[in-house]
Amino acid sequence: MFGFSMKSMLLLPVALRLTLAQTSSSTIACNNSPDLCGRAYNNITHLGAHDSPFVRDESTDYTLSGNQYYNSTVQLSAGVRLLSAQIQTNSTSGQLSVCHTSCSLLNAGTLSSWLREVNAWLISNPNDVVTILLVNGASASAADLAAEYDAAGISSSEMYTPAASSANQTWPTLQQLISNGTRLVNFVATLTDNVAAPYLMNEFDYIFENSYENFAPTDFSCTANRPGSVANNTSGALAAGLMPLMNHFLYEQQAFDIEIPNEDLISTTNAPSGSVGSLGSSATQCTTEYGRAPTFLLVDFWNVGPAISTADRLNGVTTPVGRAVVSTAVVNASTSSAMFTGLQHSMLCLTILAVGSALA
Ligand SMILES: *[C@@H]1O[C@H](CO)[C@@H](O)[C@H](O)[C@H]1NC(C)=O
Ligand SMILES: *[C@@H]1O[C@H](CO)[C@@H](O)[C@H](O)[C@H]1NC(C)=O
Ligand SMILES: *[C@@H]1O[C@H](CO)[C@@H](O)[C@H](O)[C@H]1NC(C)=O
Ligand SMILES: *[C@@H]1O[C@H](CO)[C@@H](O)[C@H](O)[C@H]1NC(C)=O
Ligand SMILES: *[C@@H]1O[C@H](CO)[C@@H](O)[C@H](O)[C@H]1NC(C)=O
Ligand SMILES: *[C@@H]1O[C@H](CO)[C@@H](O)[C@H](O)[C@H]1NC(C)=O
Ligand SMILES: *[C@@H]1O[C@H](CO)[C@@H](O)[C@H](O)[C@H]1NC(C)=O
Ligand SMILES: CC(=O)N[C@H]1CO[C@H](CO)[C@@H](O)[C@@H]1O
Repeated sequence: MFGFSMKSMLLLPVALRLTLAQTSSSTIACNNSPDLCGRAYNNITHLGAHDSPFVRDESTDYTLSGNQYYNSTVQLSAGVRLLSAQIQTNSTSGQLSVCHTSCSLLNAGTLSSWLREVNAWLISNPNDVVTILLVNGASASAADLAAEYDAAGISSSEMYTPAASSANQTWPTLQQLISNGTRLVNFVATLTDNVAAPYLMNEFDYIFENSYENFAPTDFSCTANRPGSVANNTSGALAAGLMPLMNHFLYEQQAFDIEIPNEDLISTTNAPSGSVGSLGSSATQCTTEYGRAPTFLLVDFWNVGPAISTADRLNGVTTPVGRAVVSTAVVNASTSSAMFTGLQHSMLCLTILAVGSALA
C-alpha cells in the first residue's frame, strides 16, 4: 500500500486493486476504523440519520419539521452511515422527491438529486459502506426507484445485491463490500417486489424495528414492533435473522395533531449515557434484550450527544479516523421553537381547512 493514495489506487487494474485492498485491510480504515473491515455488515452498528435530507438550517428557514441540523454530506463526513429519507410524489411535477410527509410541508428536492449527493460522497470516500433506507410514501415501484438511481448516475454494479431474499443469510464483511465495489446498500419500506432492481431490498424482509412513535423519554422500548409478523415477538425476529434497527427519537405534539421532532429534549435523547431515555442507556438495554448490539441506530439531530459515541462504544471503536468534526451544539434551541415558517403556516392552514371540510 505504501506509495499509493486512495485516488491513485482507483486507477489501478481491478485485480491489483483487490490484492492491495486485501493485504492492507489491517491498516486502512473501513467506516472510520481498521477494526471494522473484517466484521460482517450485520455485525457492526451503523449510526443512522433519521429523515437525513430534512434539515433545520438557513436553507429551510429553520423549519420546525427538520430532523437534522446538517445535510447528508456533512452527516456522512462525520461518520453517519445510514441515511433514511421519505419519498413522496411532488403533485405539481409528478417527480419522486424527498419530502417530509408532503411536498408542500418540506421539499428537499428530487430523489435523484439527493441520491446524486450521496453518491458524490461515496465516490470521494472509496473505503466506506453507506446504507440508504427509503420510506416509500409514494408507493413507488422498484422500476420507478431504479430510474431515480439511474438518473443520479449510480450504476447498479455499485450496489450490494443480497445473496438471498431472506433474512437468514451470511452478510459480507465491510472489506468484501469495498473490494467488490458494492458499497451502497439499499432498503425500501416497503416494496411489493424488486424484480426490476434486485439491489432494492424490501426492508422488513431483512430488518425489524422497535416502535418509532415515542413522545416521552420513558416511551422507548426495544420490543419488536415492525414488521407486523414479528410484532411483540422480539426473540422470533432475532431467530429469523432480522437485523435490529433501534429507532431513538422523540416527537413533540403540536396543535392540530401536528408532530414535530422534539428538540427540547434532544441533549438527553442523544446522550451517550445517563438518565432514562438516553441513546446510550437504550442501546445498552436493547443489546441486553437482543443478546447482540443493534445493527442500526436511527436518531434525529445526530450531531447532538454526540450520538456517534454510542455507535463507537457498541462497535468497540476507541480511535475513529477520518471523520469531520461537527459541533455537538443544539442549533438555535431557544429561538427556533418560536419560529413558524411560511411553509408551515400554509400547511397549518391546509390542516385547518381539512378539519373544516371534515366538519362540514
Ligand atoms: C452541505 O452543507 C455544507 C455545510 O453547510 C455545505 O458546504 C454544502 O454545500 C452542503 N451540501 C449540499 C449538497 O447541500
Ligand atoms: C414541485 O416541483 C416544482 C419544481 O419542479 C416546484 O417548483 C414545486 O414547488 C413542487 N411542488 C411542491 C408542492 O412542492
Ligand atoms: C462480489 O461480487 C460478485 C460478482 O458480482 C458476487 O458473485 C459475489 O457474491 C460478491 N461478493 C460479495 C461478498 O458480495
Ligand atoms: C403488542 O403489545 C402491545 C402492548 O402490550 C399491544 O398494545 C399490541 O396490540 C400488541 N401488538 C400485537 C400485534 O400483538
Ligand atoms: C415468535 O416467532 C417465532 C419464529 O417465527 C415463532 O416460532 C413463535 O411461534 C412466535 N411466537 C409467538 C408468541 O407468536
Ligand atoms: C438459517 O439457515 C441455517 C443454515 O443455512 C439453518 O440451519 C437454519 O435453520 C436457518 N434458520 C431459519 C430461522 O430459517
Ligand atoms: C439562528 O437562527 C437565525 C435565524 O433566525 C440565523 O440567522 C442564525 O445564523 C442561527 N444561528 C446559528 C448558530 O445557526
Ligand atoms: C452476532 C454476532 O455476529 N456477533 C459477533 C460480532 O462480532 C464480534 C467481534 O468480532 C463477535 O464477538 C460477536 O460474536
